[in-house]
Amino acid sequence: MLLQAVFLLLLHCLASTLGQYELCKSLVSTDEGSVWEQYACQPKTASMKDHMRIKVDPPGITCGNPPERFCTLENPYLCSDECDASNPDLAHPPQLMQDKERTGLLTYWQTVTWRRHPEPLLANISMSWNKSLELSDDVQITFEYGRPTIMVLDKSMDHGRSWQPYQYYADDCMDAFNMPPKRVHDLSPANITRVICTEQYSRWVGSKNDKNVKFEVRARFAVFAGSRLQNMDSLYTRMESMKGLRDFFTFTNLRMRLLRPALGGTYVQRDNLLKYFYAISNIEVPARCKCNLHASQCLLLDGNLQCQCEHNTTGQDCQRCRKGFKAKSWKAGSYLPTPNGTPNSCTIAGSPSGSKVPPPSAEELTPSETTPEPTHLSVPVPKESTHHPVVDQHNQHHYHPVTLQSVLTRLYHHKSLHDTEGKHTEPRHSERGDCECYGHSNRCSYIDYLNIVTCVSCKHNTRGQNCQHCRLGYFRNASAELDDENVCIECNCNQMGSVHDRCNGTGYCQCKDGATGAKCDDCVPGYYWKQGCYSNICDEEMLLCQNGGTCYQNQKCICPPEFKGILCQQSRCEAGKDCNAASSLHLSTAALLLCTLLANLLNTLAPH
Ligand SMILES: *[C@@H]1O[C@H](CO)[C@@H](O)[C@H](O)[C@H]1NC(C)=O
Ligand SMILES: *[C@@H]1O[C@H](CO)[C@@H](O)[C@H](O)[C@H]1NC(C)=O
Ligand SMILES: *[C@@H]1O[C@H](CO)[C@@H](O)[C@H](O)[C@H]1NC(C)=O
Ligand SMILES: *[C@@H]1O[C@H](CO)[C@@H](O)[C@H](O)[C@H]1NC(C)=O
Ligand SMILES: *[C@@H]1O[C@H](CO)[C@@H](O)[C@H](O)[C@H]1NC(C)=O
Ligand SMILES: *[C@@H]1O[C@H](CO)[C@@H](O)[C@H](O)[C@H]1NC(C)=O
Ligand SMILES: [Ca+2]
Repeated sequence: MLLQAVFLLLLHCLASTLGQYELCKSLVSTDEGSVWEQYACQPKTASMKDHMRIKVDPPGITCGNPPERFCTLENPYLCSDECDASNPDLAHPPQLMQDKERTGLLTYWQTVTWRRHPEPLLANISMSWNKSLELSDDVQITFEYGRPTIMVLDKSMDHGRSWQPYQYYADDCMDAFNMPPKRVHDLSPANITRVICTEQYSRWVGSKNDKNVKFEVRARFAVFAGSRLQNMDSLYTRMESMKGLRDFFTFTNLRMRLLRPALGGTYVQRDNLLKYFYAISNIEVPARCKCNLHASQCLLLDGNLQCQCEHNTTGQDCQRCRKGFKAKSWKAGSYLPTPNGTPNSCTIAGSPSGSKVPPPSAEELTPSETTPEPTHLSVPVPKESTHHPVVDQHNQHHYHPVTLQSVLTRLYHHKSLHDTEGKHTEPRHSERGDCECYGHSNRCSYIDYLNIVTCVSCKHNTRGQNCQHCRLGYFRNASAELDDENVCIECNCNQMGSVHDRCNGTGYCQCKDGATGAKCDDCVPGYYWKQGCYSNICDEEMLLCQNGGTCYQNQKCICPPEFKGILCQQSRCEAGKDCNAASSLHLSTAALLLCTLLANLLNTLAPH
């Protein structure tokens, strides 16, 4: 008993002191016994160079076949090095960019030299993982014998089907790419995902001084999380609220296009082309598996990385609900509210929560009176019923509220209808096209009062006489036929940011003040996201925190101990008062201590 209690406490301890989002669930004691509490979770960051598949192009770019001599930039008369693919000691194959180097032994991939000058010396290095990953620190490429004077880093998010530039590198950005040179710290929070050209990693700085070319992830994180990444909550909040931010760090493939080698700080010397080539000793890609906040583990299975999905999700990226757990549509977990986020678990179909099963409600059969109908599927109503404009869904305003009740009464009391009218009143299967439901239902009902046939229990989130409309909260999938199961797409309006869960014909939700974006999951400038958009309390421009205070997520100023007030504008130290700042115990240190104690206790108690 005691052991168990201590263990539980320890688990809880771990949950609160582990890095954020590292646990998907933990046992929590309640009055009803222990229950699992679910959290948003993500795998730890790892060195993804260990799992990358690397390919170099064009074929024959790797040196050594035939064997070749090369010189160094610093001393062009030093041409004693040799590359020979057939000799393991002198070969420089691509895998040397990702090997683990024993200390002191530098291993690198090397290309042929620029013998063919002025024809450009081009090489592509493609790295693939067959898994969506999210960068968690700087990508760092180590060049021996000088860094390229022109190169491009590309990324793909769809396994190499499409590519986009990630960053341009040149010793002269204007000259090479017609782009002004930038650095990451020229970027503001609003344009942090901009693709820039940088000159920082392409200039000649003398032989071995700086061999690295970086793609700066840390500096981009720091824009939100502070220079020492001390405020990760702020970053995670941005990840949720700022469009494209998470995607910016997401990739399945990377590609380096090497366009011109190091030149030694001068022009190409045509009499000694053997000193121009590319050589890479290491490529560091710190990243984590993208599991949509549904997994804390990512394992290598059959040579492929695979999220170990929790929350009843499945798929390589936990991007689907498990079979039988589709009561609600799938959702990624959310970093918010910090610190534990929201798991957005998939739930078992048929469970009372989130059930969306027919029978159709009055709302499904009738257009909403209050909102303009945005979800028309523009399809003509079958000829037979067009004579009856009273139920033509396109002329819904003719619909008389009194008839509604009678229609419903008749629809669901077929028997009495049958008794009194003696007509086709039972739900029936399609007959000569007068029960046309585009495959979303195979039941129709004849409403003699209106003299029409109408589909009953339209599935796939459709509604209408012929199941030709989308239910409220769904919109028409423009690329799907009317009889496609996927014809209606959930609006997925952000609950906090939107007025209601309905959207217009292209999926745009109606946003509350301050919110913006198709799903209202973004804030307009001057607003910050905290389960909805709120106008900034402080910022870096107009609403500056005073007296050395720092603006915390635009929500409040964190004031130095001597100051208070919304913008730290007020001194605490009125004349004659004690002005010593109270020192607060560092909470996480205390918690960690407690955990260590508990862990030790558990160790002592555990049977050996
Ligand atoms: C590198 O990749 C780009 C984009 O696919 C392609 O246009 C180019 O020809 C490739 N270069 C080499 C040297 O293979
Ligand atoms: C990529 O990963 C998926 C899922 O793990 C696997 O089914 C597929 O075979 C892999 N493809 C390659 C080329 O390894
Ligand atoms: C980013 O935005 C800041 C201010 O909003 C601006 O000064 C800077 O030039 C922008 N950077 C780029 C690359 O557009
Ligand atoms: C997954 O489904 C099972 C069965 O309904 C349920 O017991 C469990 O709590 C679910 N897990 C999560 C994380 O919702
Ligand atoms: C739209 O319909 C197409 C064709 O059936 C389908 O592939 C696609 O997944 C649908 N889009 C959505 C968001 O459901
Ligand atoms: C939906 O709303 C968006 C934004 O207001 C607008 O651009 C779009 O044209 C609208 N679509 C329809 C079908 O009304
Ligand atoms: Ca190496």
